[in-house]
Amino acid sequence: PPTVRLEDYRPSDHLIDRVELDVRLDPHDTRVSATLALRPNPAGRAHAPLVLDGDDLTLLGLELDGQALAPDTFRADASSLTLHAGPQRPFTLRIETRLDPTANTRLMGLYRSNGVYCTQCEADGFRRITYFLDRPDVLSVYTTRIEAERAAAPVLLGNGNPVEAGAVAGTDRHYAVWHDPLPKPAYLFALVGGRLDRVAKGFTTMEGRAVEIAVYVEPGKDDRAAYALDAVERSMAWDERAFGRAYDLDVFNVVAVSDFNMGAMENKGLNIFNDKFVLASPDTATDTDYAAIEAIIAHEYFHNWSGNRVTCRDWFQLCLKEGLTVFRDQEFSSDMRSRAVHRIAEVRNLRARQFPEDAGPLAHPVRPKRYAEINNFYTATVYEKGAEIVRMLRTLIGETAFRAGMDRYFADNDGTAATVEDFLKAFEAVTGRDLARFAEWYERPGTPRVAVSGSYDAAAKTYRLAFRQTRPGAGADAPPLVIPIRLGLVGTDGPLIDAASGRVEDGVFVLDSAEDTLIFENVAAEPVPSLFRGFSAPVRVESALDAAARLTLLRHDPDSFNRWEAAQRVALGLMTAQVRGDAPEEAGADDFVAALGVFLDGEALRDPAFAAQILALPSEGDVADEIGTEIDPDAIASARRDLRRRLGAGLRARLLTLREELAEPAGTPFSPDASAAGRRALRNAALDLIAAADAETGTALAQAQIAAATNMTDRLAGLAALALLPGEAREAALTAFAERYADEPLVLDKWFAIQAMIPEDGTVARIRRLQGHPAFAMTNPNRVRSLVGSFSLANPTQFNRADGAGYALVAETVLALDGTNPQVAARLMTAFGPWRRLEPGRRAQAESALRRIVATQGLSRDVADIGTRSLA
Ligand code: BAL
Ligand code: ZN
Repeated sequence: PPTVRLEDYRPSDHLIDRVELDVRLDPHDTRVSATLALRPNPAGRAHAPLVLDGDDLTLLGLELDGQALAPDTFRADASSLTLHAGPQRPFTLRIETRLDPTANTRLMGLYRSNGVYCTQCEADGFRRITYFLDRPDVLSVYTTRIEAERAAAPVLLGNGNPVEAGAVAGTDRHYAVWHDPLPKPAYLFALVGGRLDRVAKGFTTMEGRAVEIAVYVEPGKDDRAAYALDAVERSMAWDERAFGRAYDLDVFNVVAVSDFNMGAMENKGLNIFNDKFVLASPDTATDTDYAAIEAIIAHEYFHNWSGNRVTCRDWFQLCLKEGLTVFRDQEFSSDMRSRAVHRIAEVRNLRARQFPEDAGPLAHPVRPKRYAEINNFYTATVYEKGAEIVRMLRTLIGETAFRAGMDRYFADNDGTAATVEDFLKAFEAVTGRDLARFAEWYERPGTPRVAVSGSYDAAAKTYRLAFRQTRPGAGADAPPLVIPIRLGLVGTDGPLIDAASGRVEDGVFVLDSAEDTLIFENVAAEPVPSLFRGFSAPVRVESALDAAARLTLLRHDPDSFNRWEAAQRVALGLMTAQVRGDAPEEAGADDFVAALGVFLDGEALRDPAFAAQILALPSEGDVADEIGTEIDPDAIASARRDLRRRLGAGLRARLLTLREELAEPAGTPFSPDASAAGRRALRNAALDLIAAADAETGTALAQAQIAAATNMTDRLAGLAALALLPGEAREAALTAFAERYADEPLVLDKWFAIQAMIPEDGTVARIRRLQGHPAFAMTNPNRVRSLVGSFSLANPTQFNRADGAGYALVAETVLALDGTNPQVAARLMTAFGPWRRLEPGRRAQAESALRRIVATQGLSRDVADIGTRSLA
């Protein structure tokens, strides 16, 4: 496929000021009439032909300024419409196309989800609706008339504000007209038509605008929409408070649909959501679901400014809206919940998804330089590492300057399509600093490493910290990155060491050369350095701290994140030592158990959510990432199982007591808030460890928990604990769960996922059976991700089976899906990313599965692109 390159960007030769759409919805024969007010772009080439994008379109009619066009003046096929000589003046083009929304299984453009008409246009879905300049730097004002059979689609929604609605005389059809006054790129277009229930509430913005917020869901599910509605309201209020950003239309609509490729989409005034991230009730949603709904509702709402009011010049700038908006939703969630616990969750996610991506064949800069298929760049690197860059910027310049820079960015770029350079320019303007070197973070793939070594001079009472940064694959002449390191010194027996170094400002040292040394004066005793507090930069830290020093940090560091990090590093050290066959660290494990015991005694009840994080060991993926090469997933799983067993046995009495102490008194009403969720999290972390050490007790506790559960978090945690304990109790619990939730697709997704993650030989066969389950459908992305995605991403021993049966299952699914939904197929295939880091036997099996996919005739561009890059 042709490669698009950042350096080839040039402005569009034409602009479209206004778009009038008339969409007559029909299951198989939808008619779209698009009237486009075009003009030559003064910044483009004069006399250039007009080339409109299309994808799978059927052209029915074409008029220029009201006149049908002569056949020799244009060329139209399914993927483009060219006017050989576009007029050198403003002109109007009317284009009529025919669509079959029911046949649209790619879920891009206009399609039907469970009978509901809906759209997805980012990145390039609008061209599947009409021919258009489908690029984010062409901004237009849209008026949309939507018409449908009233009984099939009583609700008709568009972007912007409602203008008029009524019956189509003499028919059973009706229409609605929507007008969006703010110019936007085509990727933010949306419409919805269907039978939907609605919940709503009013909100008055700080500018005094009365806004009606509404959430639309499939009929009968309105009792599960309250949390999402509340989250919209909290998001609106927070963006005013935290960033001074007010909402700008009279209505804000959220629609939940069941077939959706992504999590959700920020269409102007009409956010369309995967229903997994809207619907919640205590009986169907876990605490994790509630947190995800809150975060994604906020994310899409925040795009109204970071993405919609200021959009992207081209898709290379995707991080400009995504990294920034992830940062904003992370800040929102931190304010709504526990900041420390949320930071831990963010870093777990970054390490689980972005670090491996950055270390494998699909690595790319946060701002990529080229792509063959943009849908494959909605990645953890663009989103999560992109957010880390914004966070580092704030750390470097401080909160006040950061807020001023954000205000400046919005003011200077409102209504335009901007670049990463425009973003940084705003911060340069308010701080007077040159951020050119900081901008390197956007340009280079790979996770940097920072090696740190400390030395104490007792006689001089000085402590030196030497830093050295390296980047994978970077040549000797590569410029060093600007790395903010939040740090401090901790005394071995507790009290803080208040030692100064002139180069640490507000707790932050900036490493901006390849090597540097910090010297602290007047240090009375040898300290333990606490480095990268709050994970102040997305790097791998190499430091020679021993387990005892790390356990000092677990006990005494005032930085909660680093207390957690210390426990994680000790656990990682124990597990990697076992995998590598290094000297067994019996004593080390005992010390770890003892330190966790002390921690639990002192703090478990004070901050259960944090304690749950301390107890949750690094994942098998984290251990694999730490080991880096010649990975044997079975050895890693076995080391992790052993350590969990040890903790479960060593802490058993405490964990059992904690479970009692944390139990909610009978009759306590369910609350999804962070404090109630934290208590459940710790209770369930305790269950997991107890069961790891003692299957019998674990089984009994899990069964009792399921029987008594008043919410999905506890029920599912019971089931997850049982899922790791082979036997009749597990199978009976799985069957009962499926019966109880037979009519709840989103809950059955959890059931699919739990089974897909069972780390046993029978799992591949189980998944093949479940692919024939009546609730499973290859056409629904949530079902595929739950069953096959969970397997490939969260079941390392079985996906990486030595006989290749796991790879074969995923490869078959990728190929089966590619014809109908290439975007989801390609995403599934990224699970093969780390294949080169495996031990030789598995490496060969994974490579041959990849080669089988790539050798298949007629692959989509999406899957071909992932395949080619994975093997490069
Ligand atoms: N823009 C795609 C979905 C999201 O990141 O919000
Ligand atoms: Zn986004």
